[in-house]
Parts: sequence; C-alpha cells; structure tokens
Amino acid sequence: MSLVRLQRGERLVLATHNTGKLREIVMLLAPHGIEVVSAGDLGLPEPDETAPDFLGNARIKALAAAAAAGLPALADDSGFCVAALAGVPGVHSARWAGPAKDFTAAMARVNHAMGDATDRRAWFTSVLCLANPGGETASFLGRVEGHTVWPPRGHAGFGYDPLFQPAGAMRTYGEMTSIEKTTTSHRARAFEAFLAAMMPA
Ligand code: ITT
Repeated sequence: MSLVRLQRGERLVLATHNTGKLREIVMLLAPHGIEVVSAGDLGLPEPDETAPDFLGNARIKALAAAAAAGLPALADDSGFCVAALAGVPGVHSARWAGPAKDFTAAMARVNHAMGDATDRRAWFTSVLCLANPGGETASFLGRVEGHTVWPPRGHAGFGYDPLFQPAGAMRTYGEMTSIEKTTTSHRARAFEAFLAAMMPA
C-alpha cells in the first residue's frame, strides 16, 4: 500500500488511548467515509513515548499500531506549551498529570510554575502521523496560539482545555461546544493538512 492516498472505505486504526482525542478524530474523519477502529478496540498496547519531540512520538505510536494491526494507523502526539516556561510542559503534558491523569492538578502545576510572569502566551501543538504496516509514514503539524487563564474556565473537552483561550476567542477550549473546539483546534489544523495530502478531492 502506498501512503500517497487514503481511499474512501479503507479501514484505519486510530492509535490513541486518549478518549478525548479519539472523540475529536472520529468527528473530523466522519465526513470522509473512512472506517475507523481504535487501538483500544483492538487491545493494542501503548508504546513507550521515548522521543524528545511530538513528531518522534507520533511516529512511534503510528508505526507500532500499524505493525500490530496490519492496517494503516493514525496517531496524534500533542501538548500544551507555555511561553514563560520555555514551551513546557510540551511533550511532557500527559506526564504532568501523573499516573492518575489528574488534569486539575496539572493545570494548577502549570499556573504555579508560571508564578506572576506577565507573559501569559501559550499554544497547543498537534502532530498527526499516518503510518502503513510497511513502515512508511507521513506527518502533519497543527498549532493554535493563545494564552492561559486562571482560574480554569469550562468543563468541556479534556486535558488542559479549561486553561487555554485561543487568540481572538472570548472563551476557553473548555467553554466551547465540542464541534467548535474540534473544528478549530490545533488538531483540526493538522487534520486539514493531513486531508489535503492524503485524501485530495
Ligand atoms: P495517546 O498517546 O494514547 O494518544 P496521551 O494522552 O498520552 O494519549 P499524548 O502523549 O499526546 O497523549 O499527550 C498529550 C497530552 O496533552 C494529553 O494527555 C492532554 O492532556 C494534552 N492535550 C493534547 N491535546 C489536547 C487538547 O486538544 N485539549 C486539551 N489537552 C490536550
């Protein structure tokens, strides 16, 4: 199989164990006639994310799922980056929530680390990687700039959503409807690039 195109009707593994991401990627793929199956449905293990950057970790996850399932696989590696913290937590965003995946605590940790810094700029990054079982990959980057708010606002979404207000928006990701966040987010931007390259009209 070549990665040049992803055909309508093809089966695709979504190589994520994060239910928030899974929901968003399923919504983004829905109009495109791709049959999706999740890594969780297939009982695929979570590979160790040992790369120092989003691109490397997205490739690790996509390649592992494609090899294990014998199907093309799409992975997302993403994170929340704070200017005053030189881009941290970044690739360590999930780890900042600890084994209990406590994002209330992770958001408090970010706010504490920022202290009284006047620079409140932050951004979300997503790298989507499509891999085939033969080991070919193609990766796509999306980024949305904005700033942190404190206290966190809203209960929608997942992860750091209540802490982040995109530039030009009046609401945080946590206050947006799922359609609004999903179609404008960093992940949506990466997905646009993915669609243009992998499923050109
Ligand atoms: P998978 O590796 O199984 O996909 P994960 O949660 O471990 O799941 P990452 O390694 O990419 O995923 O970690 C990214 C973390 O960054 C994720 O756990 C969220 O806390 C955060 N994050 C990424 N995208 C986000 C978004 O759209 N909204 C809020 N937080 C997000």
